[in-house]
Amino acid sequence: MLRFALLLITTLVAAPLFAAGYADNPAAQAVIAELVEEEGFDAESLNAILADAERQESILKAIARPAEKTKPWYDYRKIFVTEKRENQGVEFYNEHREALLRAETELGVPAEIIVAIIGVETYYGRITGSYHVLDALSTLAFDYPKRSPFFTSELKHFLILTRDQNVDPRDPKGSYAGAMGYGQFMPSSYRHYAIDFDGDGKTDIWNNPVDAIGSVANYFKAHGWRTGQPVVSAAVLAEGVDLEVFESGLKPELTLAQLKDKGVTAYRNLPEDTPVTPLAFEGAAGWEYWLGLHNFYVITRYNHSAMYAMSVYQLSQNLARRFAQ
Ligand SMILES: [Ca+2]
Repeated sequence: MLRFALLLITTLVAAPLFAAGYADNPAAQAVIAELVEEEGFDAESLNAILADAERQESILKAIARPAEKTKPWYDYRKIFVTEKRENQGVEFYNEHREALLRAETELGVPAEIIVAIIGVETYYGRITGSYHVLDALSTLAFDYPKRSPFFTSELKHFLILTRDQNVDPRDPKGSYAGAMGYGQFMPSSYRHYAIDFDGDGKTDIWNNPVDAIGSVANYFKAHGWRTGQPVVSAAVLAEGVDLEVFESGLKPELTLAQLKDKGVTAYRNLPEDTPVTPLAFEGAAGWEYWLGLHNFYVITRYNHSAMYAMSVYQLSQNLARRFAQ
């Protein structure tokens, strides 16, 4: 009983320390020291910022179960390739047609791909995340050892980005992983690929849909999108084909000629030296077999998941039909 009482007291006494955020955390102190040394930050203001960063248990829970890892394709697809997302995509297109067509011309990325990405990521800017990015990145940098180096780097990018943009780092909100704005850019992507597409002198993908459109297109361009090239082809399987070849990675590393020897050909008419990656998805009506092409791989640079890229592609195809009407 006495032990229990002592434990209780310890807990009560310890509570205010946790409320002091991450300023006392040794790893956070290392980040502060680096930013002071490398980027000329003021240590005192960084200490004050990290004192306001709070560990969020819900972030640690959320990162342990991303949707694309647990859901089969037939369930995953239902979330993203829907009539509602299509209808709102058409609205977004009508509202921002000038910027989208300009992105096509200047950056070589089709409007339907840009709209599909923004649609899948945030419902066209409607759902951009409710976590404070400072909390999300601090929690994952300092309390999620598995991905600590990645999130520590993103936290540093975030602190530099907000300083450059003249934004209080306590303000921006985003996903549990710290992805922000219409296109859910991580801070490093924001710094590397976001552009000022409406020419107002600011690069704002938090609130400015035109900047977001240009930035998504610029991200695709920088990752090698090939204008006018296809994204996927259905695969045609010979009888008794060994399905092991469909357990390949995201990168197209087998040519159609090599696959032909294994009994797999493309439904689309493509040159034999085209590199592809065979993909298998568990659909509602059974397994589906596809061949991912270079542009499919480029979509996976946005989110490293075959199901993600396929959702974006299929939504984009439905959108393209509607845009043409
Ligand atoms: Ca702008």
